[in-house]
Amino acid sequence: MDQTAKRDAADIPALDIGSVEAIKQQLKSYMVHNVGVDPEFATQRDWLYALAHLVRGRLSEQYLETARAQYDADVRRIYYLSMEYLTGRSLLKQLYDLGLYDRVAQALTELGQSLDSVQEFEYDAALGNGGLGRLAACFLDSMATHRYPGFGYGIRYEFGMFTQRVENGEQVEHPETWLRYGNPWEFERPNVIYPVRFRGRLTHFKDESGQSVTQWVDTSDVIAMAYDVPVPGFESDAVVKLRLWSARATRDFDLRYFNEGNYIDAVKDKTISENLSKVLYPMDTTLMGQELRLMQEYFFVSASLQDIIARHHRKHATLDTLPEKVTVQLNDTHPSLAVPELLRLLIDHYDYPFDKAWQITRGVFNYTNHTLLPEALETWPIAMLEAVLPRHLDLIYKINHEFLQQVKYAFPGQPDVLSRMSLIDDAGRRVRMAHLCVVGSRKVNGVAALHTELMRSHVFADFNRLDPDKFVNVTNGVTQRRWLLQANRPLADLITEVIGNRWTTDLEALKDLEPHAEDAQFRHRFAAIKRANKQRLAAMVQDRCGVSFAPDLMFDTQVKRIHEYKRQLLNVLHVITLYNEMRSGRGGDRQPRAVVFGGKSAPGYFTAKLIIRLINDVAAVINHDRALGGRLRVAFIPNYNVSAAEIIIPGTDLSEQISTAGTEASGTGNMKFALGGALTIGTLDGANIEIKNAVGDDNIFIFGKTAEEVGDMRARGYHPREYYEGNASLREAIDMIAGGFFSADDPGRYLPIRDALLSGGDHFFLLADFQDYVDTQRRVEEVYRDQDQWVRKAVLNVANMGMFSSDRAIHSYARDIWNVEGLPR
Ligand code: 26V
Repeated sequence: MDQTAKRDAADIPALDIGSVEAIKQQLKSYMVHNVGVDPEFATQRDWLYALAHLVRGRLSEQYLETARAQYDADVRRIYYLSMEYLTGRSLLKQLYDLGLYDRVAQALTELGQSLDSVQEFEYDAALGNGGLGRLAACFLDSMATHRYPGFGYGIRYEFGMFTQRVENGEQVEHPETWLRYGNPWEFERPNVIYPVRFRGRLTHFKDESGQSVTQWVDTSDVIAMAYDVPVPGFESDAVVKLRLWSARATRDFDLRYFNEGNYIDAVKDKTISENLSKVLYPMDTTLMGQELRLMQEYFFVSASLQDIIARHHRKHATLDTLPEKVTVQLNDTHPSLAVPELLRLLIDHYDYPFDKAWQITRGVFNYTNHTLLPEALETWPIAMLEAVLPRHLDLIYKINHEFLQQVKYAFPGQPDVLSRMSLIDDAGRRVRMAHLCVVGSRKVNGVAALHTELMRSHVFADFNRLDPDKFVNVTNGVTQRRWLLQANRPLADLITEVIGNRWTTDLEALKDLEPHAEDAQFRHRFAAIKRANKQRLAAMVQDRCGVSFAPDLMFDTQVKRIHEYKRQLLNVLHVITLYNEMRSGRGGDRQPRAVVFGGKSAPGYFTAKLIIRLINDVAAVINHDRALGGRLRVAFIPNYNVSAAEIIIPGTDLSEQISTAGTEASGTGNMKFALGGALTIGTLDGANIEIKNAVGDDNIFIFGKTAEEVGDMRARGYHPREYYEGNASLREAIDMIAGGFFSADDPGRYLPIRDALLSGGDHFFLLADFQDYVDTQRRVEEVYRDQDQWVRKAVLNVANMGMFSSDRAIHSYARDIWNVEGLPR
């Protein structure tokens, strides 16, 4: 854009949304001009779209301002590359951010509508699997709020995370058609397009100066087209852009089918290339060697880097200064092909020699690791890379050669180190993408203190010896704007009334709540809010599961992806134990409780799906057992997503964070629950450890083996059967599952679960932690019965959540990794 055009944009009068009256006028106008519907006959969805378009207009004004300021100041830009963004709904977020919530609510009321019901018509943007995608969404919010020059890149999946239905107790996946009515937040950019090349072959020759040159030719190309979604900050007037790529067939197809007269076949090819951005892969642990997934990863990386370079060139004549002006954060290894792609662009398109190109490349990237599970560490078959991305494979070999020279020099006479650190696996068959990221990055970070420790000592131990300064920790955080202000407005209002509203942009301010834990009046109001939130959750459970929850029950919740390492099954074993004790009168008088589960399983993950079914079967038996007198209730809430979390989390008393120590990189749900005034029962895993340090040992329920103990047991040999034989209640629970007590129609249904525990090695140490878990649940009950004490602890949890804001995380990335400053608020 030239300077005059930019200045002209500034002269466009801003949208008038300064009063309720003006908003009403604007809404009616948008209804006619954008939605094309008579306001007299508009549906709630029509009002949602009119409102969203109005808000988007305001965001566009702010975005143009932000972009202009960043261009003028020639700032160092932060690019966040992520295959996933779990945004959820946006309307309420934007209204809070722009300070429009009250005015818009009033305007809608005066138009005979209700903001509460209108906003329900928005689909969740579910372009992510779980923690990693939600973290990306929180980070964009924090960057915008603190006016960092951030920019997100991702894929505009036509089908996001599947919708989960529970049919006969089983998970059934349904396609998620979130774009059915169009996405009112996005700007389609048919003129922002880049070609992305696949397949083809390499030719080698010498140029006139005798340099060897490699050319990648005969490729099949796909076009990446941009969709821009503005992400506002809270009361910040800055907007971060999220640019999502959609695949389009190239024009070559059109030409070819006219020339060859083979219209139908050409259109078939067109569909094949447009499949690239069709669907989000719904697995977050194992997936090896799916060619379409590899192509997706490269598609979005290549388009993003071409776009980054184009933006750099608008202000700078040379790419020599790229590391100075650009920093790229790789969200896990999914965008790892960015490393060889930038190298390729520099060498093949901008004529840099390898050494200089490699130096620039290494100055640009940083990599965040999000998992230690060996099965989730990405590797790609060499044969597939050779077919799909031959030039990149060629460059990966060159990078590896250079790198191993350096390793040889650093660790002379240690060939085993060489093979451990190589970018290519021992069998020479696959590329280790995490190694590629580490070698190509300036900084590598883990997402919680323990996770970073384990990264340094285990997964990347050799790399850490080579370059210890490369590895840093940035503990995850969550945005208090969505998880407290928006999802728990009554609590947010109470807090603001008592300590002011600084916490909305500086969560450490919550510390001022601490003295109020001793104030009976305050505790009373805090407890009343929790009760109302529990009623809201109970209504959801009634509606979605047909199960009634009385608000006096202790609401005990585990919501997250279903995975063996997260140990939903341990929770189930405890539920069954409680059930047995309540039925028999053994174990005395137990605190009545309502246990909530929610979460999706990867469609092909047999054991996780069986666990979902078990939860539903156990729930059916327990909820129908009249002998219990309603003292125990169990519900599996189908289709857990961001919007469901916004209801479930504030309505929870007890948060279950019970992964095997050393397996959950961080967790972020743990933070959201504590911020909503739930107490945590958890293991010494991920960020639970830091939560414990922040709230104090008396205000959290910790149980189970430590990561070190688990490691020792693995090394020495673990015998789960001994726990089974030595523990009557454990044995009873497992025998009931395996004997068909909960599956009378199919008694053998859960044999695989018993086998995994007893003969399969109980990989995640459920049996070793069972008794401690049950005993700790007892302690939970004792405290819960003393409501005064419980609420005091809950208040102290909220008061000490300061460090778990994504704002703190972003400030720490900015200082330790990106070397950039936000503009003052
Ligand atoms: C991994 C894979 C593996 C290959 C197949 C496709 C695929 C898709 C996604 C993932 C991501 C798994 C990593 C992940 O979500 N980690 C979670 O990251 C959270 C944010 O840092 C953290 O709080 C959780 O503890 C961690 O499990």
